[in-house]
Amino acid sequence: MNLDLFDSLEPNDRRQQQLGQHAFVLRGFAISHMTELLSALESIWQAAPFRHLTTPGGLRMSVALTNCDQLGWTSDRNGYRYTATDPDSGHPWPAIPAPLLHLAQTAAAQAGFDDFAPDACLVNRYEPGTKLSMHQDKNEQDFKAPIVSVSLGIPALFLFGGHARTDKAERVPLFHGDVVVWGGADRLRYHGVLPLKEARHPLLGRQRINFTFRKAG
Ligand code: MD3
Ligand code: FE
Repeated sequence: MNLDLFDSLEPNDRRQQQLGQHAFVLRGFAISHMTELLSALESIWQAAPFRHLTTPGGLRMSVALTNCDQLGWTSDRNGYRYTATDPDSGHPWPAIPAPLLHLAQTAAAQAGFDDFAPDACLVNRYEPGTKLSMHQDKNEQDFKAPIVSVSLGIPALFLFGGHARTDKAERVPLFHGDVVVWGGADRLRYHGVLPLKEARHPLLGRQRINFTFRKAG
């Protein structure tokens, strides 16, 4: 496996990298908001704890997840879908903390997507060894809105594929504070995350947190 790029990039590199026609990595974009982000994260998991869901095929996902905002992504033996309430508690998902919404909107605008109005915020938690298989995000009603993702904690190698599952994927390292925005022609591209390497982050320990903001409804 060639990890040269992964090893040679600095964690808080501030370059803006274009991955596709409408896909951008904003290096370190979330760093200046970190205190608010970490307290938002804590308030979310205290109200709606991380859990490992089962796929429709009966497999336990290695990523643990929770949600905030109006709609939360969930999976069980019956399929993938968005729900207004947490199936574990029966309560609405926690409201989206204002600093999180603000970050998602300013990142989208920076990448050329004005007036982004997300209604769903998925929070994924990875530990060393956790992976996310190649997939498309297509449970949303509206593919015109972009998707914004914020990475915290230990680094990951993100796989950015094409429009067919078998298209060759580019490997993009994502570090603490990086924000990625995908929309337009790149909205339905296959993507995934390679198994995380063993590492420890000073603020988050042995974990990577990814917030994914979407317009789902
Ligand atoms: C690329 N999460 O939860 S960010 C997911 O790091 C998911 O946890 C990843 O993929 C993570 O579904 C990656 C989100 C992402 C979303 C949509 C995309 C990446 C995308 C659409 C096209 C290309
Ligand atoms: Fe995805």
